[in-house]
Amino acid sequence: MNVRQSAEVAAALASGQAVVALESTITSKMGLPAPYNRECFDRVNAAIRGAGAVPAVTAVIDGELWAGIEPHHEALVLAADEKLAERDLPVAIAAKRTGVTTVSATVTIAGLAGIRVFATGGIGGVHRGAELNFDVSSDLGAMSRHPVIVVSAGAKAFLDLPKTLEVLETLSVPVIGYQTSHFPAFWSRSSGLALSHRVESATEIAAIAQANTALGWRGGMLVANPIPLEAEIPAAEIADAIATGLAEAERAGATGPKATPKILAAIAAATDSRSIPANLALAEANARLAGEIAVALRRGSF
Ligand code: PSU
Ligand code: MN
Repeated sequence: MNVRQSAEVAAALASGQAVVALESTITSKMGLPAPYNRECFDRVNAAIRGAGAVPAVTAVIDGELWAGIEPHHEALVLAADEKLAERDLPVAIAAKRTGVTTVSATVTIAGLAGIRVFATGGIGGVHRGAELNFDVSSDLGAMSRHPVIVVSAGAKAFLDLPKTLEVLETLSVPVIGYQTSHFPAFWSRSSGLALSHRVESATEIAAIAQANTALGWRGGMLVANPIPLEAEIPAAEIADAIATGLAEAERAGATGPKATPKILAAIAAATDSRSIPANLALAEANARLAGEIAVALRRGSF
C-alpha cells in the first residue's frame, strides 16, 4: 500500500534522516478543544524539530494514507471529525473518506512508511469494567503487530491500568519506563504500578529497538515517559475528576469509539480545564523524547 508523504518527509526518509510519526486524533476536537488542538499540533511538531528530527503527521485524506501531511492539509486535518482506528483504514480507503488517526492507525501507517518512532499523549487500553463491556482499545493489538516505538505518558488514567499492563504482557509488547520504575498515569507521574524495565537515555531505547529487530520480532514497544513534574496533576486530585468524567460519559451513553473523546471532555470540564495544559505538556515532552530516540536510532552504534 502506497503511503503519501509531504515533500519534506519523503526527502527525509530518502536521505535516512530521523523522522517521528504523529497521530491526528489528539489534535482533532475529539482529543482537545479548539484552540488547544492547534497549540498541541504546533508544540509537538516544534519539539520534534527541536530534537533534530522531522515530524510526520499521519491522516487519511480522500481515502489516501498520509505520513507527513503538507502545510495546506493542516486545517482540514485539525477539523476532521472522523476517528479512524486500524480496522477503519480499509473502509476509509475504499470509500475515499477523510479522517484522523488513532494510535492503532498511526502505527499501521508509520510501519508501512518505514517510520520507526511515534509520539502520542496516552495510548488507549483496557477500559474499566472491561470484564463486562469488553472495551479494549485496538491500540494494544496494533502495537504488537507493527514495528514502531510508541512514546506515551502511559495509558490514560481513566482506563484500568493494571489490566492494560497485563494485556501488553500477553501481547509481548515491551513496556520501558523512561527514567521511571513505575507506569505513568498520564496526568500524574506514577500509577504506583511497577514496570519490569527502566532506562535512563534515548540511546538505550534505540538499542532495545535494534535488538527487537535483530530478534526478528515484528511488533513494536511502548516507552512510558512521565509527565513533566511542573505540569503534573497529582493522582489523588484527578481521581474525582476521572470519576465524574466516567459517570458523565456513561450517562451520555458514549460507548465504543465515542467513549474516549467524551471522557476526555468531561474530565477537562471537571478540572476547570486544568487537565488541558497537562495534556499539552506531556504530549510535547513525548514528542521531544521521540525525536531524541529517532536521532539515536539514526546514529546507530550502541
Ligand atoms: N490520548 C489523548 N487524547 C486522545 C487519544 C489518546 O490524550 O485523543 C486518542 C488516541 O488516538 C488513542 C485513542 O489511540 O484515543 C484511543 O481510543 P479508543 O479508546 O476508542 O481505542
Ligand atoms: Mn474501545
